[in-house]
Formats: sequence, C-alpha cells, structure tokens
Amino acid sequence: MANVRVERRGKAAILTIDRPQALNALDRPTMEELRAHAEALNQDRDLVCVLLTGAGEKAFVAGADIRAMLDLAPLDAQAHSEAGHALLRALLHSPHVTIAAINGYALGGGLELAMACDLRIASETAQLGLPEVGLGVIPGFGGTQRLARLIGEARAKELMLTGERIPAQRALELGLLSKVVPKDQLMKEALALAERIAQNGPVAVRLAKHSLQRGLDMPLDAALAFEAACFGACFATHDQKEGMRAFMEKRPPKFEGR
Ligand code: DAK
Repeated sequence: MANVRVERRGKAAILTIDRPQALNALDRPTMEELRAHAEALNQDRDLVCVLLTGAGEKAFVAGADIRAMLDLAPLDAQAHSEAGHALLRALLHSPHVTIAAINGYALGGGLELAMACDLRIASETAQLGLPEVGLGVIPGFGGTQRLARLIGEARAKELMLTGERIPAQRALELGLLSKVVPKDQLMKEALALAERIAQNGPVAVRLAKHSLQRGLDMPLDAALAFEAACFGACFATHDQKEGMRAFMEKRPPKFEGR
C-alpha cells in the first residue's frame, strides 16, 4: 500500500506521508517510497518548491517506526541507516526549495526530516522534539548536527538531552520555525510561501539556495569564492537580463528559468 501521496499545485509538489495508524512514523518502505518520490521530483525542472507534510491532524511524522526498529540485527540496522541517509540526500541535494508543513507531532526522525528541509512552517498545535535518548538511542538522522546549526549549541543540547517536546510557538522563538499559523491555514500558508518563491527567477532561487547550503560546509573564504562563482553564473542566464531589464522598464519580469 502506498504510504506517500504526491500532488502537483502549479510550480509546487506536495508529498504527504500517510500512515495514520502509526502517526506517520517512518518505517523502511515509507522511507524508500519517500526517497523515490523526492528523487523523481528532483528531475522535474518545472517545479520550484516541494512541500512535505503528514496526513491527518495529529502528526507530521512521530519519528522513525519504533516497532520496526526494535529487533533489528546490526546489519539490518546499517541498511536501515543507509536507506535513511539516501532519503536525506534526496532532500538536501534537491534543486527545489523544500518546505516542511508541520501539521502535528514532529518527533525524532520526524523533526530531523523537517530540519533537512529549507523552510519549516507549523500549525499552532504542532509539537517538536528529539525524544531518542528516552529510547536509549541518539538522533541518527542528522539531528545531533542540524539542530545546533539552526538554534545554537546550548539550546540544541537542552532539547536533545532532555528529550522534551516543545510547542510550535516556542520552536518559533528558538528559530527552528519561520512561521506558526492556525492549523486550518497551514497548507494555504505553505502554498502561498511556495508561490511567493516561485515568482522569482527560478535559476537564481536554485543558485541562492545552493550557495547558502554548500557554503555552510565550507570555511568562509571558500564559501565567498563559491558565492562569487554562483553570482557569475547568474549572468549566463536569460532571467538575469530579463529581471534587470524589467526593473529598468518598470514592468514585472517574465522569467523563463534559463
Ligand atoms: N513508531 C511506531 N509507532 C508509533 C510511533 C513511532 N515512532 N509513534 C506513534 N506510534 C503508534 C503508537 O504505537 C500507536 O499505535 P497503536 O498502539 O494504536 O497500535 C499509534 O501510533 C498512536 O500513538 P499513541 O497511542 O501513542 O498516541 P498518543 O496521542 O497517546 O501519543 C505521541 C502521541 C506522538 C506522543 C506518542 O505516540 C509517542 O511518544 N510516539 C513516539 C515518539 C518518538 O519517540 N519518536 C522518536 C522515535 S526514534 C535514522 C533514521 C531515523 C532515526 C534514527 C536514525 N537513521 C537513518 C540512521 C529516528 C529515530 C526516531 O525517530
């Protein structure tokens, strides 16, 4: 049975994780399905944004599937981990802007999945946390690294070492979310954000993301050199000429994504 649904809305695609019986927890088939969809969408040059959300009102993703992990043998756990990393790579290296629309619990692997997205907006009823230490494991899906990069070392350590859940409003204050909205507005707001991004030059959006994302893993000097190269690449595009000409001619630009 399919655990992930895909819908197109203009320049955006919505991936919905749909395993309500386990609060959308990620078992191996779901991770693989999600990766396959993400990889296919990565090839689609008409898209600008990919939204990720959970089915139902209760959960975005309540973590990796604990039942499925309980009795894993070490080699199976390794394969499980590799499947997880392949999924993260598909999201992290996406040419599109990835937006997590967090509609409920985003716990453990669920929060890690959301943190692998470029942007996160949540409904005011969402709760976020990394409860792994309470299960005798550590966050192994990027959580020990990405949370600190997003909200700073001290706050990340507090969240991760207590394993506590925090409400969306607190996550907003910490800088983990960019917006919190009433739950019936979540998809509307996420799609509006996607639409706003899609009005810009598609190549510039892709290169801006690429420059920021790759630059985070480099020393500042190298990152600035990379930024300069990406800036230069913009000047090989039709959209740079069009964007600047449209400004001079006081009209809206007609971007072509080339
Ligand atoms: N796994 C499996 N089933 C889950 C689940 C999960 N993470 N979360 C919920 N469920 C299931 C429950 O077992 C229950 O099933 P039945 O008993 O009805 O069969 C059903 O969903 C409804 O859940 P509850 O009855 O518990 O609902 P409540 O409203 O009372 O509580 C809750 C909601 C979200 C607070 C609670 O369900 C909960 O605490 N869930 C577990 C949250 C959690 O600890 N998540 C972290 C899991 S560890 C990696 C990849 C990923 C990871 C690590 C490495 N690699 C690639 C290396 C990630 C690890 C984790 O995420």
